[in-house]
Amino acid sequence: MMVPITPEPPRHKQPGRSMVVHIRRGVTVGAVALLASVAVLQPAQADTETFRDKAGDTGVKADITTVRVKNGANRVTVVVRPGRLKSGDYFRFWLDTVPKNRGPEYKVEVYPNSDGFGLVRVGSFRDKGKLVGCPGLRANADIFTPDRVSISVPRSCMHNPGSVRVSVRGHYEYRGPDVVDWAPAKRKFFGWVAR
Ligand SMILES: [Ca+2]
Ligand SMILES: [Ca+2]
Repeated sequence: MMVPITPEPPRHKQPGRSMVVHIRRGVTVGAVALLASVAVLQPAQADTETFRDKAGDTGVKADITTVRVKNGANRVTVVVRPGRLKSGDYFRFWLDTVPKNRGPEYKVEVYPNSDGFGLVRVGSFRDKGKLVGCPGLRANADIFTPDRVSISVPRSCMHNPGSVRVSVRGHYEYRGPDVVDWAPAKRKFFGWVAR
């Protein structure tokens, strides 16, 4: 089945510090495009860090290698290099926004070329959690640009956190057992990214 094509915003900020997200409506299917057309002013003081997950740890192409976290003035953006991206794969992003509480506070689950994602308030990694209204939430996972998967969460949806840290679980559909790659490791976070 054909699915909508949803290109991601330019990976690298332009010197002008403005980022424009374009929408291209793809073919058929009732699925709504993941990204709304929007221009976001990139604050100069945004703190961005790129973390590495071990490459080759899955033994197959499905393999998270980097996770870039941008703790911006208006949004927290996470961009993953997933190794591959196919229909049937999915990604869970956990965000830790309250250092005092060890676990994550939020989760976003992203399926390729689907608008079935939302911001979920959780008490732990295992918590199913509760959906939080967040109209500005964006996610991008496009099987036609399989080199990255990303989420962009307005700070306002998460009580305007200070430092944040993330954990990502890639779930890849394979014949036989599916492949799972946790970044950086099972129920572990990368380092804090200051705001
Ligand atoms: Ca990996
Ligand atoms: Ca926490």
